[in-house]
Amino acid sequence: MKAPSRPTFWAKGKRRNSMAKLTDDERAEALAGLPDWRMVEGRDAITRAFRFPDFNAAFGFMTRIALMAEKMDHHPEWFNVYNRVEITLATHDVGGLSRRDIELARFIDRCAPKN
Ligand code: HBI
Repeated sequence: MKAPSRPTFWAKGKRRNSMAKLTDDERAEALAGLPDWRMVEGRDAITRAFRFPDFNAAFGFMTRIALMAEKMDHHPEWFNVYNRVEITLATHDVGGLSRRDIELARFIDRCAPKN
């Protein structure tokens, strides 16, 4: 049985493959809208670090992201110690950045504390 096609989170009216690796132009355009993120040295991946008042706030942030990651079927690589969270995004299935990473990064930015 053919798997249901995945929802696209950004392409209004057009069906675009959310798992396709970004082209150089798409990557540049996407990163221009994610100024708090940076490329990981030696990887086609993006990363951002966060600091919270305490562990409770940090883990609450991680919980929101975990629920969205499950909904999107797209999961972060992350590290947490006490009030610090470091998140790296890449699409393992294509070995680099896809539109899913950009969509999840935008969601994470919306959940992040406004310093
Ligand atoms: N998360 N970051 C990331 N990259 C993937 O390729 C990926 C995922 N979560 C689930 C997922 N792929 C599934 O579609 C299976 O391919 C594991």
